[in-house]
Amino acid sequence: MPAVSNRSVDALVQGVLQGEVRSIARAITLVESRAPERLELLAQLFPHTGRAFKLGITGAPGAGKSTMTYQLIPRLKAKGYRVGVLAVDPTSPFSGGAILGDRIRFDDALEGVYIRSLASRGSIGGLSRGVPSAVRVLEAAGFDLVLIETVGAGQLQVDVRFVADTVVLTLVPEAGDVIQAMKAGIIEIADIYVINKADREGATRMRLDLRNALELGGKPKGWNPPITLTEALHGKGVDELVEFIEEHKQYQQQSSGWHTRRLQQLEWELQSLIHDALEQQARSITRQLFSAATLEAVLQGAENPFPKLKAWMGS
Ligand SMILES: Nc1nc2c(ncn2[C@@H]2O[C@H](COP(=O)(O)OP(=O)(O)OP(=O)(O)O)[C@@H](O)[C@H]2O)c(=O)[nH]1
Ligand SMILES: [Mg+2]
Repeated sequence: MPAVSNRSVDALVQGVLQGEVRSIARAITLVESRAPERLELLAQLFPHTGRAFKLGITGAPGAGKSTMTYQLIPRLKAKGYRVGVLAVDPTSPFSGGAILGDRIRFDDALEGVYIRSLASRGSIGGLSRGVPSAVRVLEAAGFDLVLIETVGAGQLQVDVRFVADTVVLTLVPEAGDVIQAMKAGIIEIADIYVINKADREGATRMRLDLRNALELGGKPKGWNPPITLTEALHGKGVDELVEFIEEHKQYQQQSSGWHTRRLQQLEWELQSLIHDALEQQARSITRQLFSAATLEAVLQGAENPFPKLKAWMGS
């Protein structure tokens, strides 16, 4: 991304606030980059952010997340939401002939919906650090529901909690899936469990296994995560899923859960920006301390790097 002047940041902010697609696209590219202007942009957008409902759809590659997203969009629109979609590092395109693109789409189902894919480059937990910033851009542009599709496997899915208000975990009825999920510690992360591809064998059995697994530690005091069967490909069960999503949103807003979660999200967002900056600094300090010639000498055993490091850390 070429350098952005403060004046062009101002123009970008105006464009985003007016919901201009090209400005939204450029702003997301900017916040995904490490350009210092991204912070100026975020600073100016901040007063217009924080109001969207963030819905996370996570699950193993190929579980049907994009197909589900495509089915959810018209239903969420019918509920009155303005929907933006961030797909983190998608490995397969959306179904229904819609390819992820940096634009508002104009077929009926997706009209007015902004869909953007984000690279998971520089990610922790398979989640692009740019996600919270991209969410802010969409919020400032007037989107009040941001759907975040993240590919996750095992522990890596956990981070989605730090960006989403409601996490939907998409599983598929394949032997061993529940056990694997339990081992990987993802059982606790979801607010709603979806067993997709219920047209395949084993979905009902899986629901039972999952329910048993979830209740091993006793019934939860608060929200009891529902497990729902869907066939995203045929749009089956999606209406029920939308109801569960709305229910969870309302439940949280009426309990202290919303506040706690939003605080966690905020801390994670700021921490990941700081982490990013420190990582950059680490690279340049390493180069300062250890030139190519020094590295060569260390490799040859002619120089010991640790006294130097010790001195630097002690300083
Ligand atoms: N049989 C069956 N296939 C489905 C269903 N839902 C989705 N699929 C198929 O599963 C495949 C993967 O679907 P996607 O929606 O791309 O899955 P995804 O989770 O977004 O995949 P990644 O983004 O690559 O992780 C596609 O071929 C879909 O048509 C379903 O309910 N039943
Ligand atoms: Mg996908």
